[in-house]
Amino acid sequence: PEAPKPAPVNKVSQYACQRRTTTENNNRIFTDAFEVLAEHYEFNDLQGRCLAFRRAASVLKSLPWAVRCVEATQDLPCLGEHTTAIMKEILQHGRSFEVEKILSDERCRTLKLFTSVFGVGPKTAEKWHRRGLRSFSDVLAEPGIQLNRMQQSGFLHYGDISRAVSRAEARAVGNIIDEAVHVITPNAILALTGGFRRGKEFGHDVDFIVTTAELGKEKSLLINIIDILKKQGLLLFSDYQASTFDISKLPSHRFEAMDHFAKCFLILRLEASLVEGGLQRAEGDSRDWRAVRVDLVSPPVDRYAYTLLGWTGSRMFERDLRRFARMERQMLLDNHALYDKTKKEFLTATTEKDIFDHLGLEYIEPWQRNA
Ligand code: TTP
Ligand code: MN
Ligand code: MN
Ligand code: MN
Repeated sequence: PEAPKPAPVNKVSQYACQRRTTTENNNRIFTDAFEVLAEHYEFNDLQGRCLAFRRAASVLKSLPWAVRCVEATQDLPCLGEHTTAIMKEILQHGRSFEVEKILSDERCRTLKLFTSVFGVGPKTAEKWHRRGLRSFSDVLAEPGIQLNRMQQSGFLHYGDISRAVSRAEARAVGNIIDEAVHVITPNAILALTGGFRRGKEFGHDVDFIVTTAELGKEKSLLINIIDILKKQGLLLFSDYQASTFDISKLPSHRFEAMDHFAKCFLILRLEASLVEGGLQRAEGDSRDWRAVRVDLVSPPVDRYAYTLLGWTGSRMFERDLRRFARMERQMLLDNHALYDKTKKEFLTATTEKDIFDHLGLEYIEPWQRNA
């Protein structure tokens, strides 16, 4: 009889929160293709298939080596028949015909174009497509289409906000917010989060957590910041959502639930003179400013660690943290709290490390969370 195989060393976990994933991606040719397929399934409302391709991409992103033959991937989790077939195609022909078919698909291209506008989600995009609209000028010329405020700003600043935000621009935005919060309170706490905290060089927006060391004082913070930005003439758009946070509620069972803290989605006017090395601009654009998308969230200070962990992302990392908590630890995690279902109690945390400890997970640095 055959001897039992020894357990493979360094087996790659099926959970993104047990993998270290930097911004260096050795398998971009595959993960770009998987993302096209994932989006295609998302547009066609096939969430299971969409997730399968996102999971497969996430596993490949974590590898410190480039896949050169499909046999090398046989011990990896989350890779199925379909993903392997796509990898084979790419290894053999340098491209995937299935992916190319989707990229040339009219409906898919139009939905992607429409959802690239701030404020336009898959449902609206689908509705416009069904009315026969195919371009921005079609949409803007169509009688009877009511754009909401967010979508109006989305079209108005389309060129700027579809252009990547650089790290230098993110820093300049950070200085503006920092100045504003310190006008309001000397006890302000401000932290850069989202993709820039994970070490990305470019982002689609800049994300911050703002709160104050005095519990309760955070309630009026965002409103006051918005007011100051408006008076400075820096506010091009703002959508403020007041807190609906309820401390007695259990963490959400859903893997991708939005949080209940006060938050705002902004478009700010950023002056070139404030940005080291200048603005990211289209060729021939000589304006001395650009529009930048900024998100602010304002939790009570005792929820700071949960918010920081939740808003640092990536989305796949967050999704798997919650899935790991539920499936492996009988715990419920979201951006507000961690609840132990066995002990029937909430677990407190002042740092992200505390939360990893509660979950019995090795600490993963922010720059290793690019799952
Ligand atoms: P994003 O800003 O959408 O993404 P990102 O910063 O990772 O990437 P990009 O460079 O393209 O901006 O979201 C950042 C994190 O914030 C993400 O993990 C999800 C989380 N988030 C919430 O938890 N609740 C919310 O209401 C929103 C808007 C985001
Ligand atoms: Mn399609
Ligand atoms: Mn972001
Ligand atoms: Mn954001």
